[in-house]
Amino acid sequence: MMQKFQTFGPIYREKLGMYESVNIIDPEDAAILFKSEGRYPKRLMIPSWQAYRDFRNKAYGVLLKTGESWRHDRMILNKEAMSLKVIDNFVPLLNEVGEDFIKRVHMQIKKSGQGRWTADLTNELFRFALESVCNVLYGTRLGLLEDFIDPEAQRFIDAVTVMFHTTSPMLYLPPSLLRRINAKIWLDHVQAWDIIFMQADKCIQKIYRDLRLNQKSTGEYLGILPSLLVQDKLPIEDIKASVTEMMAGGVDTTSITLQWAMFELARAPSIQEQLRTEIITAETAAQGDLLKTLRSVPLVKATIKEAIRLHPVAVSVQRYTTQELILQNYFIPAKTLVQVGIYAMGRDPKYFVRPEQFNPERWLNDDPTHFRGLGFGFGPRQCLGRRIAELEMALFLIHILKNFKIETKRGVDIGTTFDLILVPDKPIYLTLWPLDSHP
Ligand code: 2DC
Repeated sequence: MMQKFQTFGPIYREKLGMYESVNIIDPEDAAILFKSEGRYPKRLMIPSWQAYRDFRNKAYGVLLKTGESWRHDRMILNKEAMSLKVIDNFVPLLNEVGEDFIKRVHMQIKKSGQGRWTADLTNELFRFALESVCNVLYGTRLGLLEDFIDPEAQRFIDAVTVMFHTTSPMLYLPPSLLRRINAKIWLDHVQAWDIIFMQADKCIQKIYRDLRLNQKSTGEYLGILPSLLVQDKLPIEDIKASVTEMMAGGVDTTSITLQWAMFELARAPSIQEQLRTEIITAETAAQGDLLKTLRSVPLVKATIKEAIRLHPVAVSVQRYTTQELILQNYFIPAKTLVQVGIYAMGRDPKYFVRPEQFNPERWLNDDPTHFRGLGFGFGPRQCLGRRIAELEMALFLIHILKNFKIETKRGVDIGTTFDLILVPDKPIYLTLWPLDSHP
């Protein structure tokens, strides 16, 4: 997309397999697009995700639903996952997982006997991310940061990776055809979703049973699923479908973003120092009130935004136009698939000053930010896991920075590859030093 915007300018039309789309990069065009998206914003559908549910006769969650049914479920789920009223409840749940990750790193450092820990953290962070999202969804710990990991949970993690990996080759081939010829890619995809649904179902059933056993309502916050079950506003099949999506969507997304954030910070020691100062100052002023601390760490939040600018999970955000639109003097008919190339936007000097530079402060100074932070999408169809992800990542960074200095080998440059979501093209090795003993 970067090359094509380079060649054709900020708007071009393209036909890729069965998709015809208009691709845009300019934040002002994105603003026009999103402001006219209407009541039922529609993004590009991933055919194989739909095909799996049809094949196994499973309900769609909000990720795949459209129209009034989508809107109905989404409004209910927003109250449980996005509203200001509820997200404060996530903080203690995510914080304990963050603290346990720190303990685990200290343990690994001790085990190494070298006073530091160097590793590719991919799998460690997958476990951290699954542990985090499950604590918020179910109010239960899986124990993924202990020494002995439930092999079933590891199977879930691996299945999510396989599911993403097998999706991209099927983007341009009709799943019905692949199914007819028993293509390996389709079979692997089905098997991955089967594992995902089975594991999620186990977690969900457990909460369902426990909740019926002790109906005593103490007013204590128990997690998103118990909250949805008690309210009884959505049929159990719809709850299951959306909760499964959130559980699967919460693994690779936040863990890979955190890996990128740590990689960028490893190459910017002075930003690490600035962040530490901000965190300590905020904590001192908040006197142990974590919610208050989180309200006074703008640079931590900007660091996450900046990591997502350079390394978004999704290459684009898409919408089908509901009405005719004119962008850059270019006429776009109704019902056209329009893709905002957010990866390309994040690296274009027209929209970001010195885009190659990792500079969290750009989000806090006078640089324009209008419609430039689209990593979670926009509006009513934006990422439902956004608030969970943001809090999870902020708390993680706060804990890591307070305890460790992050380093990486100089001069290693890491590219990005498309695996449905965007991922590093080679393993990222990071070294963590305990702060008190690092020279
Ligand atoms: C992939 O051309 C490239 O958040 C396509 O947590 C367009 C496209 C459409 C939808 C995007 C997808 C891309 C990337 C992965 C996304 C997905 C919507 C939701 C999904 C961005 C850009 C993701 C990762 C969800 C996945 C939840 C799932 C595991 C149940």
